Amino acid sequence: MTANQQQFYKIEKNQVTNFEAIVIGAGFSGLYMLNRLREAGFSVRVYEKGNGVGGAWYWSRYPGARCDSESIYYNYTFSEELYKEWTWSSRYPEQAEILRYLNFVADRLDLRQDIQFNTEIKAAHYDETHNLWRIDLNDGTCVSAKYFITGVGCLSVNATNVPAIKGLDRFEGKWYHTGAWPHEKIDFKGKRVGVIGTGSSGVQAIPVIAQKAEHLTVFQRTPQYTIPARNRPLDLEFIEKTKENYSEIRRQMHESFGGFPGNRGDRSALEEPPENRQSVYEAAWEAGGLAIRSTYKDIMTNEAANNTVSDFLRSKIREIVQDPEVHGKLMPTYFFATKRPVLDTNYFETYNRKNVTLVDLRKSPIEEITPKGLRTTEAEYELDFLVFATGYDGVTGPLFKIDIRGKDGLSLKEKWEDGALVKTYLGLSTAGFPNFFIITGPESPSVLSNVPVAIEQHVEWIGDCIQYLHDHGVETIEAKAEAEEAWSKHCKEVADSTLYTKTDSWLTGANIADKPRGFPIYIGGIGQYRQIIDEIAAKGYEGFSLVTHQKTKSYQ
Ligand code: NA7
Repeated sequence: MTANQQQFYKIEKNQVTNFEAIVIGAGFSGLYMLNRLREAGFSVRVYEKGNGVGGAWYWSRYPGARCDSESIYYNYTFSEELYKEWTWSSRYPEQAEILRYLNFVADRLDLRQDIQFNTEIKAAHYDETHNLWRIDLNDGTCVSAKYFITGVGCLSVNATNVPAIKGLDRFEGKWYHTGAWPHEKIDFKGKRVGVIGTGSSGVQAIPVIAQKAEHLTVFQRTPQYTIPARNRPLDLEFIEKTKENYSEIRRQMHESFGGFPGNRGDRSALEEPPENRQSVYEAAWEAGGLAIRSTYKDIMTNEAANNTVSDFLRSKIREIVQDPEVHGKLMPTYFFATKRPVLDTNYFETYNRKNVTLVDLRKSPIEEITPKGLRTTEAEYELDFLVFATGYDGVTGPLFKIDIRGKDGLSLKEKWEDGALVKTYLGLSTAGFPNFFIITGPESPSVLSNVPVAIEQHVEWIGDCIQYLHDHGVETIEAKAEAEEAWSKHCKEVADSTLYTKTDSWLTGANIADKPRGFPIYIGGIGQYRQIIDEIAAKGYEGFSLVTHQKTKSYQ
């Protein structure tokens, strides 16, 4: 089936309402989870809000949208055949190519027959009497499953952050959010465009929009470090070599710290003579990409070490941006890479264009959106289009959009927000929610690693776990409260030993008003994490309660 046909495709098995597993989302997570469980013989249904596969890559179609993991590592590695059949065109894949890749996977593995598109899961409640999850869909249907698995990702179209700025409803121009971009082409030619936000999305979109727009005004709250992506077409020889080395590349990705081959440097930035360090940073800058973050072992843990690279990156901004007043406004002050690091193509160069204005919102905050544009405390800017590159309510946001309730009607949102923040066991499950699994959940490596690797780890672990439960006649698996307490404490200790928690970011929840602060990511490294979760499985799922002879009434 082709991507075009898929929109006319309708699941025919509508009469089936009870499955062994229900999965939310047909992105990287949901597609692999479906394949894994189906191959093992379980009945699975995936529900997907969009009209096609792709998850975040289905929705984030903004100009310049591109992945900041290198393409050859931004794919599934579970199947050698699949890996070798697909060929990426450039070093960093653009959104449309990733979407094509995921459509290729869905076709190749014949996944669509078990995915119901254009369908949202509104609520998922655990029914203790019958030991199943009752799931309400947006069309009013109720379905059920023994296992409920979320593949909603950490950044979702359901949890975009559109700041509550007074007057948006009166704006006479058009406005868009980068994470929920329209499918039709937006023509910026001859338009006065405003972009709010300079995270990954803003940094990618700004240079592209600037080339088209009559005038672009960038509204910046926090100046950003960004590294040149130095994107380029991949040559055939390189691709062939990569495919030949499939097994070794896969091994390295899965055993590494960040999900890419290669680990962090083993020397301290502070022990290096300054001229050597400068050469190392220059070489990393010239090579482009995120490798600069890993040049020394202490960049993410030691303030003085981080300052060496932060100073280097600030000097690059001064070199590139000609107007001293503008480069002054662009100077970041936080510890490099403690916000999710960003790659760019001509981002700082864009501020040398005559049709681009930079507004520093720290000096002149936004007062309101007016019918004609946007007013800060200093001026009003007339706009035809306003782009919100303002990010997401990340990590927990996508989960909280669904009314998920475990035992005794306990809501996930209440448990994690009104209690003492997020608590999970291994980022995969949470006490009080039996037979519930979260792919790339809070307190797992997720967004601070190469995400497809994090997803593969979880899908494989969950798939093996469900097989084990089936083989051993286990009715329910549930994280023990004390195991979850210990895991959350461990995650916090690891995070507190780094600089990440010293910076406000969407990782800490600081971008969303009234969101409790925390740091719900495990940053001990993806290889280390895999060892931990595999050992726990090998010990018969230590830290979980497994109930084998529960008296469950069968569900009719
Ligand atoms: P990000 O990284 O959360 O960036 C959002 C940007 O929007 C960031 O510069 C924010 O400034 C800014 N922002 C957010 N709210 C406001 C308001 N109210 N006023 C002004 N500016 C605001 O989201 P992205 O979509 O760029 O990237 C998300 C992830 O996608 C990224 O980390 C990668 O994993 C891929 P702030 O820094 O909060 O001051």
